Amino acid sequence: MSKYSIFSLARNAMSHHDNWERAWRSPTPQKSYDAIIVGGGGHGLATAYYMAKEHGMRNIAVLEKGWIGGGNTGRNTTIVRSNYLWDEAAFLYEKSMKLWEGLSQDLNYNVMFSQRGVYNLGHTLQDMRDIQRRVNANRLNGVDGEVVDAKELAKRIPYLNCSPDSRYPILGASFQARGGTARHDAVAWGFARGADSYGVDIIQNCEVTGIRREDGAVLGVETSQGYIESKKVGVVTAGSSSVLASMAGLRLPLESHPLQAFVSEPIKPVLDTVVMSNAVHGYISQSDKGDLVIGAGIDSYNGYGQRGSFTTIEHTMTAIMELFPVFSRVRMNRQWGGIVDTCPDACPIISKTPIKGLYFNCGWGTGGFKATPGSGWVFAHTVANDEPHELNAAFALDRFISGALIDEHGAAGVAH
Ligand code: FAD
Ligand code: PYC
Repeated sequence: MSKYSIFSLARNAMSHHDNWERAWRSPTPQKSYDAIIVGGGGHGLATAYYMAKEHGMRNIAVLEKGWIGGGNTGRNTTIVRSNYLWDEAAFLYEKSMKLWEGLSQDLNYNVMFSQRGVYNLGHTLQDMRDIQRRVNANRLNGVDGEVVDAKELAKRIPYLNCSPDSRYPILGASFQARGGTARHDAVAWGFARGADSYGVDIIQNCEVTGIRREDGAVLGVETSQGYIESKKVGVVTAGSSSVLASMAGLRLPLESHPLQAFVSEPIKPVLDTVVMSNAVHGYISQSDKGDLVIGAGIDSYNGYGQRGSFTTIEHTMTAIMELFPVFSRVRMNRQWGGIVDTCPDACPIISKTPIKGLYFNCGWGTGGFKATPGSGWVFAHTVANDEPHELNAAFALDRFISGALIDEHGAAGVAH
């Protein structure tokens, strides 16, 4: 650290934040923009950032009904990996992984991307066959992966219960060394700051309440801060995507479900990687602060309440106890829910729509945080050029008509 930054750190620490520069402006909306992005989560902000940076667009607004990152971006458990089975998904998530690998430098903002590795456990022979198949497919696609047996796992993760006498014995795992975690809200802030520096207007507390159309084309959006014109509107609203679609008279193949997350009291460093299990249905990592960060499956009912049920809480804790009995006396500090938009094939929709100038990026369900930079990258291309990028062409809405689904239920993580 240079002398200058030590002094400025000390000065800022003593200043009670006086005279701190805002990381992004708080503009009043203009009457009209070249493009509007609805939703100020990581994906919406990344989209605006890459539209400005890669496609030279400047007159863009991001409209967020609450505060940026207040949706699933700020509520997720931050697992990043790219070990998806099918080519289309593997290429998309791997593009994202490559962007993650240079993101802090690109944004000049520390998103705390930590490649501590991700294990996906297998508990049955069929799990292990699926793991082997997925790792083979990953390697053929240039995605790193390794199959690890139970003996090796016990060495690498000392507190993991690898006893053959456990209820669901662990037989092995896939391991992606380049996977890991990132700091969720820093991702939103970094993209917001980056987009703002190109002149993008980020407008918070601005709810979109209607989508105005004429002759099959978008004209603009009604908002809680008035009508705003634009011939291009990209919607990136995760769990609220069906609500936005219905404003344009569209019906998307999505269901909205609560997904819960849990963090414990901080404890000393005990877990330096990410462990996920589809079969016992839970996953866990440890944050840099020391909290255990835990999650499991969606609450099975549809809803928009960012809470979740006690049944799922109990189920999640049972799964974690099965994997790590040593954590039985750790106290849980906090719990919350986000609303995830699940798609029938566990893959996103990144697509033009039958309405000219209206685009949707949704359906990321339980697994879109890892895709934040890649999703923004391809959606920026789609909105700017009115054509999909080659990496998202397969994720268009018409796959639900043609039947060309990309079934990623096996690799979608524990929760989808
Ligand atoms: P969001 O961050 O939800 O942003 C959408 C924004 O749209 C919100 O800020 C919302 O306020 C805004 N909005 C909605 N309606 C309107 C409107 N009418 N007008 C204006 N704005 C509107 N993924 C992983 O890859 N790894 C994980 O470990 C992981 N864990 C998860 C754990 C939990 C508990 C949850 C809930 C999700 C998890 N996910 C994970 C999924 C991941 O969080 C999401 O897929 C991803 O963050 C979606 O980003 P987004 O920007 O599309 O959505
Ligand atoms: O997609 O890897 C994932 C994930 C982990 C937790 C929730 N989703």
